[in-house]
Amino acid sequence: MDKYNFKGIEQKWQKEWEKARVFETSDKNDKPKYYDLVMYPYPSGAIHMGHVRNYAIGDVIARYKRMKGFNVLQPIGWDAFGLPAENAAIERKTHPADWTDKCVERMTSQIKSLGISYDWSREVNTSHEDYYKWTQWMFLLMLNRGLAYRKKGVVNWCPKCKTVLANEQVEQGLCWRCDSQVDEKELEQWYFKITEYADRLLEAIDTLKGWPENVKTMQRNWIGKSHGTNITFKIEKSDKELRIFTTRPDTLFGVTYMVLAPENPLVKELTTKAQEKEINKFIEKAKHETEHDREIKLNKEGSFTGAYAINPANNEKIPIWIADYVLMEYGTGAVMAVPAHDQRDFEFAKANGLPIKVVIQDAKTQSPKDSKIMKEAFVGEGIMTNSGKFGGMNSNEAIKAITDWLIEKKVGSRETQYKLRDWLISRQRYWGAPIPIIYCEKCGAVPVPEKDLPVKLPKDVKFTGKGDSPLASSNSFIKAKCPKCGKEGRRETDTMDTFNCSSWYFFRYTDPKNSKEPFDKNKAKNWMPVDQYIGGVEHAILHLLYSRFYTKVLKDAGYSPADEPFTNLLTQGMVIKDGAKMSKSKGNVVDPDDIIKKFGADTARLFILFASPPERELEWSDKGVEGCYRFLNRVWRLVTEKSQTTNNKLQTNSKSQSTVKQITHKTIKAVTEDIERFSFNTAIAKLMEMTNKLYELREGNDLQFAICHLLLMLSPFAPHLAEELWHELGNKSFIMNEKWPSYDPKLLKEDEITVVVQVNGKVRDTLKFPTDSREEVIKEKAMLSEKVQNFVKDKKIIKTIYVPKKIVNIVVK
Ligand code: ANZ
Ligand code: ZN
Repeated sequence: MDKYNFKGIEQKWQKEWEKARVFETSDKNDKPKYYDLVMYPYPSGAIHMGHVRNYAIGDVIARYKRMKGFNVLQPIGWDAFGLPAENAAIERKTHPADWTDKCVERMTSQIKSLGISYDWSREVNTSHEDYYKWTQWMFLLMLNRGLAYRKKGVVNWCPKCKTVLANEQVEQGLCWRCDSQVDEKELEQWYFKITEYADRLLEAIDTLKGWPENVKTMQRNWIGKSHGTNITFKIEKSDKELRIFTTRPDTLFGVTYMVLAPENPLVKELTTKAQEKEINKFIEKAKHETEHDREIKLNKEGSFTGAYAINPANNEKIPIWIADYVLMEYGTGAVMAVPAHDQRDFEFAKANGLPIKVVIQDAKTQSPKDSKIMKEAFVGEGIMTNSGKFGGMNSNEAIKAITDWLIEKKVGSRETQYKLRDWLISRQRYWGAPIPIIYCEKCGAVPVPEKDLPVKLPKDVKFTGKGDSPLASSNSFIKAKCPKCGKEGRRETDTMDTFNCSSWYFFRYTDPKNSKEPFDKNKAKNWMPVDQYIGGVEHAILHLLYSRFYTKVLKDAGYSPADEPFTNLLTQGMVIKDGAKMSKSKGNVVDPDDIIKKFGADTARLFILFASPPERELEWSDKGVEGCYRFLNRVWRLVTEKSQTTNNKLQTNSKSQSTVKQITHKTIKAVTEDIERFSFNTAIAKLMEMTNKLYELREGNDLQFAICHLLLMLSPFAPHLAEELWHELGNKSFIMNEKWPSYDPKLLKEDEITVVVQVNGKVRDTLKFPTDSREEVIKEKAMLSEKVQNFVKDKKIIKTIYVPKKIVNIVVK
């Protein structure tokens, strides 16, 4: 027999599978459905090992579930809009569409060379008109449901390139292209009201039993619901008021200063003449920092406005500052600062010489006592002090009591705050779905009627990287008649954030060719929700949250049967090499093409699944790859050299309980259980073990039986090799259409030993133990046996003798 010619085998079966269209999924049959989905790729140019890992995991699940009798949908497509294509267009003077198509072509052939069982007939490409028409339709749906609106928003603006920048294009406050200081600029932009769904998005997290805890925590924190109190402070010598949001009203008597966000409109009104210069200087500086910079800044900088507020609890006069650690976008854009009990306030007070006043003490130690020697804020619960009539009360109770008191005095109210903001969906870019709106002088912002969708991207566009949205440079695009009154209007030149494309693509897969609707409700009902979603943890927040939001809106509109899109989520770990994430800049990238060329797709898949459990990091190892390659060669030789007959012996006719049969049944049990819990590495280890044992044992008929089962179990991991050998054994059907093997529990028994328990040499009991039980355990259980106890109870135990796996003899006097 020839040696293992992976190249020929892999190409041959990929062709055969395609010809027989075995991976194409029918919408309905009598099998239960299973929707297995990997996060669709961005067509960046070539696939990397992270993709291979993602797809290998998805494919094991798909192939396994098919064999378990499910009607499996495993689609693939392209998240094809986005910035890199536009940048490539600027750099290489091509059109983003041409560049994207090239990338898609190359990556398609790479993915196909891996032999992943995708239903390519359902391929979607979000940059194609037949797709983005429906992304625009989603915009109209949001608009119709009162979930889309326009308001002024702040964007990053590079004064030199004269363009808006995405957050990712601002590196430490500088434009990524020309290194100029980035400014903030106000533009009219479109928003989706995701905040209207904040509570539903939050509450439903508890129902996501199949999601990793860390992802759920990140989503909860992102939504960031907190219960607190709004408190109104009067301002000295002014009829203005200052409202703040706090989660700690119990600290009200400890407020020693107030802080406004630099952008808070009150700043202008409150700042005294004497302080104006200082304040303006500070504001100018803060403008150049992103929210993130501001949040992580350790050195708390601020500036005094010259104005004072009055604490409604004790009428104390407190200075009002501005500082960059207070965000305009949260609460009221103002805080009451309690340096003794809030660490940020503590640091700020220390840095700026502001007083610190203790109002809560630890019940046991009565500390902190002296604010002067405090090293950090005391943030825990405790006993109230220096707090008027609330002194002596537990601080947790004081939260409620002080709030009630403030409400009574009409200077406070209970309040719930969310960190979640509405979703800004406008992008001043070309390579996205144009927002389907026409502005008319008379009628305002008028939606493009559904029958006129898609609003197509024009071709006559220059990609210079300068100026406003590239769409604004296309006259043919801008000019449009108002759908309402017919007068000349102007098209919206912004496109939709590409996260919109990926928020509903899993619906489109259920009905990818539909030209009348985004998808047919019944088809969605047939397939949704996705049973298993697999992707990188970097999407833990935005993509998954937006997809959940879209699904809820589609549910409310009667389109989605499901309230949540993804029942189970697996977040795969990163692929690293020499301790660092594979990346071009580190020069530690292993190209999947090279591995496939040298060892074949089956080895690549096997190694990736064997090297580490899916959620963990995977350290690349050339030795590990070679090991997997050797294993597949071993399987090859085992089957081609040692199988004496060429008829399929799935059902052995020998009634004997041969070792080979026992090994087979044991392995079936173990591998099945491992795959069910996605422990692919241990499943593969067991297949390796089985192969080794079969090498040593050569028992006629049963060997044939064992080999067939080995191939069935290997087929989700190394499908080409398994298919080839399966046919080599005389089978005519595709291996993926076979049933997943089941095991006979009766044949697992070799795992048990029977131990006879004697007392002074007389048999008193027999006990069963797992084969690998330790001596102490066996002795202890023997002693505890009721039958044995009858003979040893009142006696003195001299010694206990153990004959391994056979006898325990207890000697008594
Ligand atoms: C006084 C206080 C005393 C606070 C104390 C905390 C501890 P979460 O839980 O995240 O909602 N805060 C309110 N608005 C803010 C803004 N726009 N920018 C920055 N910080 C802001 O946090 C609520 C707390 O964050 C509020 O409670 C407020 O500080 C601060 F011992 O008020 B606290
Ligand atoms: Zn009009």
